[in-house]
Amino acid sequence: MKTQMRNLISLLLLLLLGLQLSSVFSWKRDEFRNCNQTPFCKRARNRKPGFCTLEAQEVAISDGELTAKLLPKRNQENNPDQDEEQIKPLILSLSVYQEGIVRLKIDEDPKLDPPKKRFEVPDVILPEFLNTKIWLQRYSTETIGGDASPSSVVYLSDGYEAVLRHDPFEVYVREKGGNRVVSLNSHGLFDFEQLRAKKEGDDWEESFRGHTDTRPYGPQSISFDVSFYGADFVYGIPEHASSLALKPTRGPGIDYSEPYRLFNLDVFEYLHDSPFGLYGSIPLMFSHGKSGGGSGFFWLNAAEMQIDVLGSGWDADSDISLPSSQSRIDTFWMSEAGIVDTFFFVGPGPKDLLRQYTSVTGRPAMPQLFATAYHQCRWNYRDEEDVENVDSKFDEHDIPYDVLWLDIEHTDGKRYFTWDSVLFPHPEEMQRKLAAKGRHMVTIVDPHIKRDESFHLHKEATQKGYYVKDASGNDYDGWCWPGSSSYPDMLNREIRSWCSEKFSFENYVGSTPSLFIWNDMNEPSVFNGPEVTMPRDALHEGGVEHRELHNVYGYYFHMASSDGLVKRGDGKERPFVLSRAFFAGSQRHGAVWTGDNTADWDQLRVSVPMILTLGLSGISFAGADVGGFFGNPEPELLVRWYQLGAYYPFFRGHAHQDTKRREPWLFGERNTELIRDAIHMRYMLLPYYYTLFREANVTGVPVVRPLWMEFPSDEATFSNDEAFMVGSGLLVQGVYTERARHASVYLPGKQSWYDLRTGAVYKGGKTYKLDISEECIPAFLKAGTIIPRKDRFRRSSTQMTNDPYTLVVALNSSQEAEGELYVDDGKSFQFEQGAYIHRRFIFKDGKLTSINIPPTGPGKARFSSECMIERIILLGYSAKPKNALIEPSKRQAEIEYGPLLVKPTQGLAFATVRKPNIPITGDWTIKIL
Ligand code: NBV
Repeated sequence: MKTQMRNLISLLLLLLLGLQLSSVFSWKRDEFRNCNQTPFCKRARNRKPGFCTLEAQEVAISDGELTAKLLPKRNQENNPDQDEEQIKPLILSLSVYQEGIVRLKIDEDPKLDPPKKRFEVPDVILPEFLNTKIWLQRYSTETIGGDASPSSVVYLSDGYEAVLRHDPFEVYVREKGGNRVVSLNSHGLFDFEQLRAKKEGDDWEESFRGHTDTRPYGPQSISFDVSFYGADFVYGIPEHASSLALKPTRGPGIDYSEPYRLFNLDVFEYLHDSPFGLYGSIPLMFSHGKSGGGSGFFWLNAAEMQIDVLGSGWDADSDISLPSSQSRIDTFWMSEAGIVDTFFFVGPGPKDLLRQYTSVTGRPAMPQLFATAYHQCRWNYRDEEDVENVDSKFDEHDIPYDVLWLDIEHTDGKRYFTWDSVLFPHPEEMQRKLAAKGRHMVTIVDPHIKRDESFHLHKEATQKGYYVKDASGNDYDGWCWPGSSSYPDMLNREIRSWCSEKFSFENYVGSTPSLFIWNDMNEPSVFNGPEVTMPRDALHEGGVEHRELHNVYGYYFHMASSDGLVKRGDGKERPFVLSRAFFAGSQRHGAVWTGDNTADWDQLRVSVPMILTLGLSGISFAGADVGGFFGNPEPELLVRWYQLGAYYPFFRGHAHQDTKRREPWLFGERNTELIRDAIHMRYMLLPYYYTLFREANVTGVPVVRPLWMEFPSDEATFSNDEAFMVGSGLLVQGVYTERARHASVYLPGKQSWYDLRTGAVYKGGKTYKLDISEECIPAFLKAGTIIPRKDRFRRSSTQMTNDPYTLVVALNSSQEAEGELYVDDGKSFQFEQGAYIHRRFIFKDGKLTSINIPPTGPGKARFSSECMIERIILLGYSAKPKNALIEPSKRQAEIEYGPLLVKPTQGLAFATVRKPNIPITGDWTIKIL
């Protein structure tokens, strides 16, 4: 009996341990390949500096570009590492575009009949950018420094030069005659595996966890080193759950032993600190340093990529010497396929880099106003009654929200574009009820199509031959939510257009104009595929292998969905599509979120560097699931997440279907109040956010930014990723620990900062240990800034359209401040024709002036608004004003002393110009008397 008991207890203990282990190690590392299990990565990483023996020959100008042939050095033709096939020359071309952007391409010579054309990613580079090509007429030949061979030098427009050193071949950009900026192959790690016909005995197949990749074209990888000069840190290459400043992955004292991986994957319960590749990929890196200039490098390549950040001393035993006077960060880029199609950006400032990069891949789309407000999601809102109930509870609890989301369960058996007729029998009526309150709905549309003969989409796609094929040429059949599924070939323009048509009101039965779209699983996710995705030897249009375009598949699906929404509204309305997978240029198609995070403090923390990195890579409209997707957040974590999420550009609460319900009112009155406050804060700041979305749309500079983007010479900001800037005027510091009573906050710059809620003043350039409460997370207005707000609370942003504005004028020590307000109809594309109001507010010499920022484009469309300014709050005004005089109307307005947002902290009262009631259009001045 006793032994039985003991056995039972041990069994229970074992079970418990097992359970615990499975939750600790829930990330299934073994399902995914590491570098050693990825032959091209392993091979590349084993190469030593100086490996590359290519030299540039036949350098010439052709078609306005600098061209050359890359061939192994003549006297080393018998290099044992290279077989005969590799002696075929590679063709190099270097072209120059606006703002000194250099494009370097290296590919096989098409005249030598390679077994097939290598894949070049189409549809990412803007045609407008290509039109800015500067037609090169000449180059000079110089022998630079201690080089043994000559270099060809091309003069770029902006005081920079591009240099092609011939032997060993190297390409770099330098300041005119001076310092290097960014370079490729300075360490001689370049390698390009050329395609060749299979010979007898060649065994190119690869296997991973029971999946065989036939690899009919054999090894075709490319790798090279890239160095960033004057750099203290490098940033970019999303998507990883990791710090903002990238960590060394090779060399002494490394942080990660794996390279950063770029391979779009559906990763279950991802870790919060790892170089592992997640749902999207952007092969773009920026550098930044105290010595001034930053630079950027972008590789347009959609195959699997692995990138090493080389820690100092990684090349201790190399003979290659680079200029030692400049600090430098070396990196190593490896890709499984494709070509070298790279872009060098000279900056020098971080905002210049964003402008330059987004001039190549596109500026972020301007969202509709509603999409910048709060979204409520859950997997799943069960049925129409549930939707109605959640919707009315928001009103009952006085919490504004704009969008209610429906996850996969709303469909008829995971057939997208359909409705479960029992749970959602009246979809149009349901949307109309929401729309009556100015609210919208989003439904999910994933790329997998249920292989069901009676499903019209499947029937059509099969008949038309629209599916991706497997290696033997049959429609690829993978397992996903609906069971057996196939995937439209998104590379094909005709198929994309077919997908887009499915969003029309006629085709998407039950959809109305207030319905928008969510793309999930578009990596693509395939439950039974290798690494939960599509096999690399699957085939797309023109025989392109999936391996060549994997990272751009989701981008195309996002593009087709977004085009579909534009088409359904006859091109009149801006689309809204959220996507999980992304690639360079996704910013043109809509928003992105960071996928399936977990309800814990570490994941709350890492959401900030993840969103900042997306912003640095052009994707400004980004957010993380507020509350954490997996697991049940403690109320405190949920509240802190709302307080932080309220500042994300994309602000959505979401949860897994196995979690407890967590709508804002379910955690007791106090927590409801705290969440309401957080959401209210976002709604108040909507005019400021919308203005910033427009800035991103025009310049590429993201809505939320790392501190160093605003304070580029302040070293203390370079690796700070716990705080961020919203625009140039607002600093937000997250609270990432339980029961925190203090927060350490670094406030950069020489000017002061005002607490956003109390108005308390802090000197810049210092770290403060601040007392914090549960009420809010620290947020500060930069002295010298004016921000627009709307302070009346409504049910949705739409209902705030005609509400008056408050201007908060945060004065600096010279009693000056500046800010902007951008307003348009929040919906249409008319703003592209100039239909908007854009004002600049300047406070100087005791006067606040509003001046017009005229439309830059050719359009003549106009937008007008009756909105007034109902309040102007002056922070840090040195005198005690009595009155305000409005010009040109010569009216007077009263001054009142009142709180900023909360009950005034002792001694803090602010001069508020009451009811100046001046329109946001028109020029005016208010003199403070
Ligand atoms: O569609 C269900 C979920 C969705 O809620 C989530 O946001 C996505 O990231 N989806 C993933 C698939 C299942 C994940 C376990």
